[in-house]
Amino acid sequence: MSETFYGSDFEALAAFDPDIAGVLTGELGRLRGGLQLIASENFSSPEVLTALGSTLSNKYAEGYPGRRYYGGCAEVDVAEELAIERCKALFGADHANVQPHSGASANQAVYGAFLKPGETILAMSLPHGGHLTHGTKVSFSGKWFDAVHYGVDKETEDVDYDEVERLAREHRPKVILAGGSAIPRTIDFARFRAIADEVGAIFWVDAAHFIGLVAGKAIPSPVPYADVVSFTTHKVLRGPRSGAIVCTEEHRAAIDKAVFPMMQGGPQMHTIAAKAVNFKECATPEYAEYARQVVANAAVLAETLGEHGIRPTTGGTDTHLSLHDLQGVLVTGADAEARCDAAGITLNKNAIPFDPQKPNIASGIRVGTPCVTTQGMGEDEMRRVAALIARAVVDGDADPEHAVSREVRGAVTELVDAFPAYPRPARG
Ligand code: DSN
Repeated sequence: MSETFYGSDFEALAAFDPDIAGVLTGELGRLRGGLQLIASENFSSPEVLTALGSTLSNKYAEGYPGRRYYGGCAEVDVAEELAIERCKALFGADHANVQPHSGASANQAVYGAFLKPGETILAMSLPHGGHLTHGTKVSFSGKWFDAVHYGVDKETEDVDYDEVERLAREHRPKVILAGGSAIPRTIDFARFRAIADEVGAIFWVDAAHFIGLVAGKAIPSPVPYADVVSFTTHKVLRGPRSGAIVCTEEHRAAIDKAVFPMMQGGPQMHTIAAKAVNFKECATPEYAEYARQVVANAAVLAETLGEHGIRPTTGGTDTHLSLHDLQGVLVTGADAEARCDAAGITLNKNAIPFDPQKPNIASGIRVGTPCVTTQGMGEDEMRRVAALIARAVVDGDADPEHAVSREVRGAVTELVDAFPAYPRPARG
């Protein structure tokens, strides 16, 4: 360990607290030992993890750079200023707030900036691919605000823009929100902007899922169209687990006041430093190539699963994720998730649009390519991965000792050994 840096000393932790050290190594072993296909996860770099494991975690720094409520903020000010400038440059945004602790915290701040309790928001419904914080009844967003929801078109299974327009005209929402957690297709931001302008609404994009593809210029950006864009930093973007917001100059003061002091107290300066590192990584040609490959891999994975009878909704994907209907193979989402888990493949059950099953059973699975692409896998490997998923889902069992679980797990081990997550230094 460098003499000038203090932190991330695993040996000291293992000596003091072998229980937690065991969890850390156990989780690393889990990541390395199986296929990680959760669309909202990724493997952040050792550089990002180093910033997270630093003494910046100690610092109280309420306020913003140069305007803090505590002394001793000179060093952390540098980190936050770098994070803000890099974020603005990466997305071509007027303003960035890098203090939200998470996607849900970022979204709370957007509500705080633009809405009073009881006012109306128009957002995508959760069962059709939205997010919990987009006005669902179990979230603050549905309890404190009047949420009206649009869904997907029954034929195309993509966002029903005509319904968005109709509901916007009928309800005159204060805010119109685009984005979700299970939308395989790129979103028509220009259409949303036109609808928002017609009814005088703020246009907000929750880009948590796809912001990394925007950073790598693999798909169109919402930034030129939206008043405000909130996002998480740990999905395709590959940064620390956290959130951020970019907005136009007009909304700078409202967003900053809503993040602090309205919704949050002390910012997590170690995480902000890690976000700065991540935004620097995302500005490189290597990251742009990564983002392009994430999309190419997702397209092949979706298509090949379809060839195995596991139908992609919307007919495929333009992004990092696809959503698959299992009704054709007569397996529920819950059973598919359990069978894959037993075979060393981590993915999640997911409701599909117009799902006849309850959400905790579901008729679908969601798969994403951020992790496997970070491992260096390409289209050939995606065909192999699709075949393994299909074998586990259709013929497998939730028992890890079942013959199919063992067979698929063996093939998964071969694949992840060839494309290791967090390769050991010995491998280069
Ligand atoms: N829980 C997250 C997801 O998996 O999509 C929502 O951002």
